[in-house]
Amino acid sequence: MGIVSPGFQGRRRSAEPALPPGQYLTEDFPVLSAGPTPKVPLDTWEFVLSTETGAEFRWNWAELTGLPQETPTVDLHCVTRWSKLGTSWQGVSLDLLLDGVDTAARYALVHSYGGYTTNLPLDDLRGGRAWVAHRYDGAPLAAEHGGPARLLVPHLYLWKSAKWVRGIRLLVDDQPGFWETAGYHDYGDPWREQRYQGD
Ligand SMILES: Nc1nc2c(c(=O)[nH]1)N[C@H]1C(S)=C(S)[C@@H](COP(=O)(O)O)O[C@H]1N2
Ligand SMILES: [Mo]
Repeated sequence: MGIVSPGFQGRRRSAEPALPPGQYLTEDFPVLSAGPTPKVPLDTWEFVLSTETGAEFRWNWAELTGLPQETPTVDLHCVTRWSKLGTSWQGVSLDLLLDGVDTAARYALVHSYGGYTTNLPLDDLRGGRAWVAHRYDGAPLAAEHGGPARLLVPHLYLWKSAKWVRGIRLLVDDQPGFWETAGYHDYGDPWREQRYQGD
């Protein structure tokens, strides 16, 4: 222990790498979409959380943006090997959206406008690690990057951060999404380099 305060050297210790294995740094913000960018008007936009019992919790645009907001600064890691560090977002924590939702489910299947899906354990949406994000770098989130709103779950590979997010279904049994069905890893931890099934 030195006499400097723990935060003195920034939030990473020098021994900790900023980049997960097999990743390279990029300054720009690549766009990766499996299909066309859906147009989602704000006056019909909604986000729906449903549970394994069929209970539904809905937020329209005014309701979502009227909730307490967080401004996470996070590193992004795409399975195609680019990483972008220190990105700034604004959105609503999944902890808040899940607060008071009574469920015995352990899995989540995220749905997007346009039909994209991706799955993750429900636990990974908790603990200050996931947001419905609608602003990026001080401006409304661009449509190509998932606007009006996208899931942001940066501790997993970026394919888990569903753009144009429309809802999340809480499930008792794990159900693979779009890329997971195509052979990508079910969990996708960049630090364990879980790119493909079997990694
Ligand atoms: N709805 C939807 N979300 C998506 C995708 C997609 O094709 N459709 N691609 C995923 C993948 S593979 C990546 S790497 C990131 C890319 O986000 P970006 O285009 O903002 O860089 O979005 C993820 N979320
Ligand atoms: Mo990706």
